[in-house]
Amino acid sequence: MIELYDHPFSGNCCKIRLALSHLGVDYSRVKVDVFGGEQHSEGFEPINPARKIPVLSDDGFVIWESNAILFFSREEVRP
Ligand SMILES: N[C@@H](CCC(=O)N[C@@H](CS)C(=O)NCC(=O)O)C(=O)O
Repeated sequence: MIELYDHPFSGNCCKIRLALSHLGVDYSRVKVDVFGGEQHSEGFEPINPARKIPVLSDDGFVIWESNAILFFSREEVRP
């Protein structure tokens, strides 16, 4: 199961959604209230210690930094 931690107004998240859609990858979105500071909560720290979105979780494998996520999402790289 693939989850994208994102926010609708984030350009870095938008590019991940565009890529996943282009690649036909099934995923669900987890909205992080960045305007309310949810990325600084204790619950978010283990997801991304850098406290930023986007973050992609693929069956427990967690990756952040939008360009790294784009690289990981390519068909030839994904397990
Ligand atoms: N270099 C990072 C930048 C990530 C980034 O700045 N994300 C913003 C949303 S677009 C964020 O999480 N901002 C919340 C904060 O900085 O507290 C990437 O490309 O993923």
